[in-house]
This record gives sequence, structure tokens and C-alpha cells, in this order.
Amino acid sequence: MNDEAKTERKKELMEKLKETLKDLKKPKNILIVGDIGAGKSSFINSVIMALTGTYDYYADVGGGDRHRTTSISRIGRNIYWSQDDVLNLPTFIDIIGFDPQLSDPSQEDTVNSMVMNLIINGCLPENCDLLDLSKKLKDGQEPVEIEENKSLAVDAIIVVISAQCSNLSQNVFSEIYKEANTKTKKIPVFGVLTKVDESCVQEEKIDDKICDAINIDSNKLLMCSNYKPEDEPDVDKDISILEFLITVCNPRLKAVTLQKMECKPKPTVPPDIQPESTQSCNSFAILLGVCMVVIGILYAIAKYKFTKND
Ligand SMILES: Nc1nc2c(ncn2[C@@H]2O[C@H](COP(=O)(O)OP(=O)(O)OP(=O)(O)O)[C@@H](O)[C@H]2O)c(=O)[nH]1
Ligand SMILES: [Mg+2]
Repeated sequence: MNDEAKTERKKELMEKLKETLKDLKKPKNILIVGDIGAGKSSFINSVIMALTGTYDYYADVGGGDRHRTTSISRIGRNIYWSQDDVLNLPTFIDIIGFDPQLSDPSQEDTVNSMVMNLIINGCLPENCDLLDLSKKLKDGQEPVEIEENKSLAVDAIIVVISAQCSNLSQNVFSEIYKEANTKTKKIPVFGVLTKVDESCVQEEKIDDKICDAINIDSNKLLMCSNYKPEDEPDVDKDISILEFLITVCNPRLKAVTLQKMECKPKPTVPPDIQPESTQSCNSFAILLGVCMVVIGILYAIAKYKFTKND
């Protein structure tokens, strides 16, 4: 594709995105999760760059081994979209990177799963200090006065994974799967593989590994290298980001509240005692058998007498 064709393709995708957004009743709340430093905040800024053509620090990006994002930040269309047309563009929820040591899928309530659950159900306010909350949950405390706010509830989850990281945190993925599929809701999950520019992903087939690890189809995975503040717009990058965003915003891929069926334990029957109905059936069969035998004998006697009299 030449440059002109690529620019045309980007325009078409913007139109397609607008059409997709028209089918939504309200903007989707998209939760961005992943390890520390995976490129979550950079991805949010990259999507906004692809949409608007300008880079800004909507989400706080940083380097180093420590958490950069430590609180909840909801970046809605009112913050990044200043053009005239009112579109149901998503609200991106930027949160703390999950520490794999705070995940253990064999346990019901780990720190990461509790934090995720509270965010998914819209229980945590803007700027909620997640580092502090995680510490308190780790110490066995629990939050007081939790109120669900339906308008903050999560509609889709994007798992951001760095292509540089060869050891995938399987425990974190298992917990994300549990929260997104089995607890209270079923939430569509997507994946973004970042830092593709700094790794040899093709050789390692890391995309297949990631799709397996987070249980998604390959068409729900975006492989990208995020924009950096100094970067010029890149039409190839924008095209792949917009294609991905159209899938994420698909109205058919929506979160649903799981209806759990109430069940009661099956009555247990001791092996040596047969059920009453079986017992009465058996007695009836015995009685019938006895009657048949008696009738047979009487018939034989009558027949014998009759032939004798003759
Ligand atoms: N080369 C390259 N660097 C990236 C990419 N994405 C992010 N980075 C860099 O990785 C570092 C961490 O990026 P962030 O976006 O802050 O990562 P994060 O997941 O939000 O980090 P926390 O909030 O601390 O969990 C920054 O130095 C980014 O510039 C990418 O696709 N390619
Ligand atoms: Mg961040």
C-alpha cells in the first residue's frame, strides 16, 4: 500500500469506528490491566494519538522498576476528544500494574483479584490510591462503605503484555480470567502486546502463547509498539490501533451479569435401602407371579377333573 492508500484506509477506519460507536448506548468503560511497566499508560496515550493525531500525557507514563501509575485514572472522551461530533468514544481506566506476588489463583480472594473485582463493579472512586488499598487488603483489612456505581462498571478488559518479558505471569492471567468470566460478570477480554519494536516476537511465536494464556482469539490481540511523546504520527500504527479499537467497541461484544442458578443438594440414597417406589413395584410383581401360579394350578386341576369325568 502506498502512502496515499494508507491515509485513505485510515480515513475509512475512522468512519467505520464512528458507525460502530453509533450502535452503542453509552461509551464503554475499558479497563487496562497488566504487569508493572508493561506499557498500559503508553497504550492509552497511543490510542488517543491514533484518534486525534496529537500526543499528550493523558495517562502518566514512566520508566524504572517501580509503579508509575498507582491510582485509578478514568480518561473519558470529554478529556481527549475536542472535536464537534459527539461520539461514544471509550473511557480508558488506567490502574496500577499487578504484582504477580499478590496473585494466587488457588485462593479465592487474593489482593489482585479483590482490587480487580472492586474496579470491575464500579466500587472505587477516581484517584483511589491502589497502592495503599493493596497494602491494606494484604494486611487482612477490608474496605468499608462500598457502593457500586453502575456508570463506572467495566465493559471490556484489555490485558497489556510486554513482548520483552519472556516469563508471562500465569497467576495474574488466571486471576484475570476468573474475574472476567466466572465471578459476577462475563466481560470481553482483549490483548495488547507492546514493545514489539524491542523484541523478536516472530521468532518466539509469543502472540500464540499470549492468546493461549489469556484465552482469546488471535483477532482480539493487537501487536504494537506504543507511541513515545516525541514521535511523529505513523499511519501504519494508527491503522492497526483503529482496527483493534473497532473490535473492542463492537456492541455485540458486551459485558453481561451472570445469572447464577440456585441449586440444592441431591437427596442421598443409602445403597442397601431401595426407594419406596421400587419396593412397591417389586411386591406387585411377586403378587402377580403368585396369582399366575395359583391360576395355573387351579386350571390344571380343573382340566384333570374334566378329562377324568369324560
Ligand atoms: N520501546 C518501547 N517502549 C515502550 C513501549 N510501551 C511503553 N514503553 C516504555 O515502557 C516504560 C513504561 O511504560 P508505561 O506506559 O508507563 O507502563 P505502565 O504499564 O503504565 O507502567 P506502570 O503504571 O508503572 O505499571 C516507559 O519508559 C515507556 O516509554 C513500547 O511499545 N516500546
Ligand atoms: Mg501506568
